[in-house]
Amino acid sequence: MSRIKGAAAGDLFGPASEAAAGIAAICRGATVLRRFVEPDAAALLAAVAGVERLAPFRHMVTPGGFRMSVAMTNCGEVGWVTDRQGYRYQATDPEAAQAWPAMPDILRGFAERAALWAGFEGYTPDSCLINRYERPARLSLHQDRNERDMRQPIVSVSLGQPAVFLFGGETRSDRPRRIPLQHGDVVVWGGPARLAFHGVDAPAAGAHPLTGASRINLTFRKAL
Ligand code: MD6
Ligand code: FE
Repeated sequence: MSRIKGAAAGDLFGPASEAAAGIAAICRGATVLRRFVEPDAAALLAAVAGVERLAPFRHMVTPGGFRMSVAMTNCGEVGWVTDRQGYRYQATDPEAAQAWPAMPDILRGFAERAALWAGFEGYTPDSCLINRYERPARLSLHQDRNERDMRQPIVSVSLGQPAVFLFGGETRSDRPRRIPLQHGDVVVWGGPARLAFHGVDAPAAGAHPLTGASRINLTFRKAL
């Protein structure tokens, strides 16, 4: 099977360093690109630091009143937020009462190329949620359903400390599979997997040379 509709197997779509990344199916609609961003991880993290200066990480509150253990910020036209009123995308950072920082080109470029490698043509993310996990922070099972067009995939980049991704089915009670994610791995998630329940365990103990004890995750969405 070719990666891109209309392309012959073996056709190359990215620089040689990306072609070297291992590609594996998690299930129909979900693909992991192993170490896809690793050569450029320091540049991606520098871009994240630039976003953080304008829109610091914060612990948001769920509609049920619980403080999330994962610290979050956003860049792009809109950002994902939660508070007592609910989950939604909005154009302004509620802490700063101003627009979210623009999505750095280096982030957008990797998201678009990863989507293409996974077989999704014409993907143009307008939002990037940046998650920071420090033990014991974790994300419990959920579906991503605040985006308008469920035909658009999500691209998820893992940096720093490894963590186990929990990947279930379309109902909360489906027993999730456990997928270890390493620094530089990218998961592209769409099509028949788009509404799968998923979560993330706390990152491994220890420290990564680029992020210390943290795991940083970037999830790109076409939200609007
Ligand atoms: C994380 N990711 O990996 C959290 N959602 O830290 C997500 O919740 C997620 O990775 C949808 C698609 C891919 C993801
Ligand atoms: Fe999610």
